[in-house]
Amino acid sequence: MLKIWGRANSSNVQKALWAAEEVGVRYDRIDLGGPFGGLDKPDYVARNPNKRIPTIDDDGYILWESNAIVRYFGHKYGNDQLWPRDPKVRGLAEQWMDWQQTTLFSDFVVLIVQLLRTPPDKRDQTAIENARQKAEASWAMFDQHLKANAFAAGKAFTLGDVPLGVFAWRRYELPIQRANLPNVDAWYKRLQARPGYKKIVMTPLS
Ligand SMILES: N[C@@H](CCC(=O)N[C@@H](CS)C(=O)NCC(=O)O)C(=O)O
Repeated sequence: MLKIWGRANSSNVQKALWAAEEVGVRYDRIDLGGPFGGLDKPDYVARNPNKRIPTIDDDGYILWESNAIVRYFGHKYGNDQLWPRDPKVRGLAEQWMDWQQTTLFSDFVVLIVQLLRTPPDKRDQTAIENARQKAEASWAMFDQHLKANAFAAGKAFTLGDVPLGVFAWRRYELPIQRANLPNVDAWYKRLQARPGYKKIVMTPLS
């Protein structure tokens, strides 16, 4: 059976798990990282020399990098709707996936580390506020896109919504001031109706 290594509360692991749920592939998840450690163990490093989670083993095929895993599940197990064949629809899904990794992620790392893993008296309020403002400006940009699109790639949910959806949960759950973004709110509500999102993403942050 497909194996996925990584603690269940990691944002990047959640992308792989949620995508697996969406395409309906069964998997075994093995706890690793955070309090479980194991990233430096030789057998793990042999699979993932980058020493991060998630990593998958699909019948002997090893892959790491969360968004690459989401794409692989789309190609291998997704139907045309979840991983659209139309290059223009797929292009949009890929655009928002890459934007999550290259633009949104760095601000969320600051918010997660500061607000969830740093004692209140040790928090860097300037860094938190800068990251919050930048993240909210990014979400405002996505809100504009959602004015004319129900989902990242257009009318239908695709795996292109997965990386952003994982961080939307964090946007609403972290104790931060949020801008009024009605289209993001409506998209987020649509994600919350998906069983895979409920099961994998809507879980306590840490
Ligand atoms: N670009 C990588 C980043 C992977 C990453 O940084 N994962 C974090 C968890 S979200 C990790 O391995 N942290 C070490 C740990 O949890 O111990 C990806 O998207 O897969």
